[in-house]
Amino acid sequence: MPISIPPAWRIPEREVTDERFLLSRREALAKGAALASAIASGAVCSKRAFGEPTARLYRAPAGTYPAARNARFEVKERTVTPEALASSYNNFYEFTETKEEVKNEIGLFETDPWTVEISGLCHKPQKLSLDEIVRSVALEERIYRFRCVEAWAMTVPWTGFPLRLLLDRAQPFASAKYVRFVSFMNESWAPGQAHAKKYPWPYFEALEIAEAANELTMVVTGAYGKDLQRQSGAPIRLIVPWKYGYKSPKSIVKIELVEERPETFWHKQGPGVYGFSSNVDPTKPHPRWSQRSERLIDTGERVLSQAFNGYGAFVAHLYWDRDDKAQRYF
Ligand SMILES: Nc1nc2c(c(=O)[nH]1)N[C@H]1C(S)=C(S)[C@@H](COP(=O)(O)O)O[C@H]1N2
Ligand SMILES: [Mo]
Repeated sequence: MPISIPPAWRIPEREVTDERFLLSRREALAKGAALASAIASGAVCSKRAFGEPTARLYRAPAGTYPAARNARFEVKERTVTPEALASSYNNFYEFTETKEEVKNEIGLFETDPWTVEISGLCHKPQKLSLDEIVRSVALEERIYRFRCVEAWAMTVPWTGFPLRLLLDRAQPFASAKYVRFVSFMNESWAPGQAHAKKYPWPYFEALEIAEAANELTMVVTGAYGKDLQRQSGAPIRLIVPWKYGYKSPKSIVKIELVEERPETFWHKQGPGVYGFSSNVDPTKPHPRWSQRSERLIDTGERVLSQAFNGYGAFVAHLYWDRDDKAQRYF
């Protein structure tokens, strides 16, 4: 059956706008002017866009993929989003704020060698190479719904393992109440880090420790039965399927156990609109996007959104003690 992908020009403007909450007209004009002068000076035709075959990329040992599918995590009511679409419509502001361009801006991004540091309040702080991580766990494939706060959604077969396994390895102290994640920082790879200075790079996110230990919370090293592509957050990212997409940091280098609730990247940009919890809640609109429904990026179909993105059976108990409904979600 042919897959229908609506051309970009048929998507209403309000849906193609991005995560940015406030971009003033002045700022937009300045950006346009900067781009025009860059084109005039030839700077846009950099090696980033063209010759890029030398970047070193992490590859899991032969035979790692595809991993066995865990049938407990299947999505019955939706079809899997074609890989070509999931890897060409990305939010990865380290590279660019234009989703369709991320795949063209990653050419210099090197994912090998890669080390993840686990530190903070734990008995066994450690540094692990990607290979040590991949070889020490049984990878599995899970199909999850994925929901961005911009009200688009996809369905992806991720390969990885529960974050819980890494936490157990580190043996957190009882005083560790939150888990903090930090993405890579390298201006020579990432044009957004070099030029979009209004953002507080590197990207940082956090979860409550019980959220981090929930069986749904997945460390992901692959998708679609192979190594994760760079635009999707290679070589290692998080997937937290009951929360808006920005709670799933990409290309992680550090996992830290802390006592106080940490600041997070989008919460810092707009604390009133990007809550710390950010559990999917169709009843609470963001100022720019009603959250009542979402657009499936492959078919263009609009479907009603679900509390906790449909994962309430796994996670609603985490929030039973919150005083009111708003606290369960925001
Ligand atoms: N490091 C980093 N992680 C990130 C982001 C980002 O810009 N940088 N964007 C987030 C947002 S807003 C979304 S919707 C998802 C997008 O993941 P995808 O490109 O694989 O769809 O990644 C999240 N993780
Ligand atoms: Mo997002």
